[in-house]
Amino acid sequence: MDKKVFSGIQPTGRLHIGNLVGALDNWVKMQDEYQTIYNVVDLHAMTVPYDPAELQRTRLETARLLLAVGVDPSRSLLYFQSQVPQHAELTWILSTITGIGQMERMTQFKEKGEKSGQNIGLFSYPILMAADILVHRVHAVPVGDDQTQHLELTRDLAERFNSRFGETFPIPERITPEIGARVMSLQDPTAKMSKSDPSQASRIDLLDEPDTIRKKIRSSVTDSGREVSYDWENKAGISNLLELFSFFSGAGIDELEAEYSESGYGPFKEAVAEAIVDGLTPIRTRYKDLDEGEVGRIMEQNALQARTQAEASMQGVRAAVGLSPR
Ligand code: ATP
Ligand code: LTN
Repeated sequence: MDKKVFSGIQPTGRLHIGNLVGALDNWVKMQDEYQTIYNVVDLHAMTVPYDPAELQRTRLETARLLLAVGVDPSRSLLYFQSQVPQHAELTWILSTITGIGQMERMTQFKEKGEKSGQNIGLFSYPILMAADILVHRVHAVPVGDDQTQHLELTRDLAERFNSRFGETFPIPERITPEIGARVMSLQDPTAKMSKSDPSQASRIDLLDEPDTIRKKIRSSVTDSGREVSYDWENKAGISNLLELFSFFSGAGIDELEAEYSESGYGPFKEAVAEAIVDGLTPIRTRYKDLDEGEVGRIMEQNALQARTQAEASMQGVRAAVGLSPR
């Protein structure tokens, strides 16, 4: 277990099944094979308009949900990004080797920037993400498909740093699931399911009650045909549901297609909803059983340990760039 993994999630709202299928499921699985480090990235959450009291609440809720999903504090280092200041320090150092042109090409900035009023924090968001990953010198990063460009930047910065200042960082690999790396909105199968979509019906939150889940799947947007087939070009809504069905039931897409090809959309959607309800019930139960005070204590203790690890790594970085004797 000498290989390390890092990933983060923003406390910008309730976690949804896109987060689970695209990333969190791998977070949990990778605990068996890697030294795993996970963050609630509260500094990232400040790059869009937010309310301080709300952030305080959501970061704790996010931590509690991660524990409920299966992040195990006896095996993983789980902490709030802001509690380990070495992330911010490395962000500064990396920003001095990042080109402005490269940053201007980041599509997430272009998309979110338009909506939220642009600020420098949002612009340099990907450098903070690179620092999160590199400060721990990890080898792999489990994320959904939408983080591909950010991971490329991270790899690029690691290579640039190594060639300029000497071998320091491993080049981290992106880990995405084969199926479900990009779960689509239930209301618009051409858009990614997202926490910040104003439509509640567009996503299923991990804490949604069974009846809410059934209703959202029933009213999800599909085409006007009736054949259940896996065909992203012509049947994006159905293909999205098939991927979710496969994830939550453990059955292959082919099997499900064969079983439901003639059933019509109604019964198919009902079965999809039941699989999701079954998959989320244990998470909801564990969430309710977790005590907030206990969650807070876990986060504090882990941050302490993470600070020690990050500091050891930063001493090497400072020496490499000329900020302390070698
Ligand atoms: P926001 O809407 O605020 O940008 P988000 O829903 O995209 O939030 P993040 O916190 O940005 O969620 O993402 C956490 C993890 O979940 C990342 O690894 C991301 O790639 C993954 N993820 C987010 N949305 C999806 C999705 N629709 N399908 C698959 N993976 C996803
Ligand atoms: N940008 C990521 C969240 C994130 C992250 C990270 C993911 C911040 N730092 C480090 C992996 C590794 C997102 O999902 N929006």
